[in-house]
Amino acid sequence: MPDLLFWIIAGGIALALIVGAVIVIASNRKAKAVSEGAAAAGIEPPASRLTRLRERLGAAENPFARGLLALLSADRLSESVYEELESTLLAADLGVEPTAELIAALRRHIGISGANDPQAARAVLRAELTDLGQPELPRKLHVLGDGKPGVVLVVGVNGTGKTTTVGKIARLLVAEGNQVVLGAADTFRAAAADQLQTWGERVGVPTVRGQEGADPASVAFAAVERGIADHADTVLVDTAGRLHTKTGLMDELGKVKRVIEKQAPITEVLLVLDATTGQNGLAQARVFAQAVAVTGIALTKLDGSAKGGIVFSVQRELGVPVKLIGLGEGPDDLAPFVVEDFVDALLGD
Ligand SMILES: Nc1nc2c(ncn2[C@@H]2O[C@H](COP(=O)(O)OP(=O)(O)O)[C@@H](O)[C@H]2O)c(=O)[nH]1
Ligand SMILES: [Mg+2]
Repeated sequence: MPDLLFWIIAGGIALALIVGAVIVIASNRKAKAVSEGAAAAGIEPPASRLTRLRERLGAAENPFARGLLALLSADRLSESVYEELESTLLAADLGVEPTAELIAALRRHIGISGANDPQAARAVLRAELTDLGQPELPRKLHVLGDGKPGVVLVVGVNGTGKTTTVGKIARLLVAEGNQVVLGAADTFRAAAADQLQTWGERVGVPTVRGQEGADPASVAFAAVERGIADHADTVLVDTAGRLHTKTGLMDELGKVKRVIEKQAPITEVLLVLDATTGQNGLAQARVFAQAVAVTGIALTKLDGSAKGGIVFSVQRELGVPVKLIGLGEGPDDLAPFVVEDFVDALLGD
């Protein structure tokens, strides 16, 4: 009898080991397949995107970072250095209140001695900017649905970078092994649908489009219908951003939203905002946020923008997290917004 017990236990352990090994091998294979898929498609992995984020946001290329660096390299933190920093932060559209808070914190921590200790100044800036960035906000982009495709509705003023951002997101999703359908609900100009389709063709995903001047809602409907039929993981719907009148915008986006939701819930409403437009862009964002319930912000053109402070102020203004940042016109110039990485890149270490 003890013999039998021994063999039962030994057999059980062996079976558990085999099952474990199979699971490990299978998951490695999947991870490898996904990363190989991304590599084959020539899509850049997140790690090297981070390196470029540092380059694009660093003082050499970014006026906002240059202003911060000027403070760090001053010999003495005289009144004029504080004043200069204040105007830099205001010009960067950090916002009046956050700027005052940040300057007060610097004075409190390092202002007394007058001598500039760049390490201490950098530490205070890092802590204060990180705090302003609200690192606790949830930033996951909701691209997957429950049993049906996830639907991402992309809205924003014309020229902010909606179509480009949809293309960049499609690349990321395909690289992660997802099946994607694009919906060209910007039917105002045929060129807009062509532009989206080009992005789609490059990563091998279909684009659903309509005639020029067709009802945007009908195209959005058809795109989601196609996504469901294809068992796609995600449908990305690009829209037109004509800011004709507020009621016009509300009617149009409201209709697009209702029509989509007849088939599948919208998992993310992404507002695309151009970082170079500063306060003006912020005013536009407010109008869109009133027209449709925005769940995330993609802030584009942060490369070279002197208005990088808008990352912090837009979240405060709208109460919606920045989820993605655009760092250039290239297909992989899009990064998830991580407050700590962003602040590190600005402060240059
Ligand atoms: N420098 C820079 N240019 C961008 C970025 N995102 C988009 N653009 C450019 O902005 C212009 C308008 O983009 P588009 O996607 O057509 O905007 P849409 O009208 O909102 O769809 C194009 O020339 C894009 O290449 C970015 O992050 N950085
Ligand atoms: Mg467009």
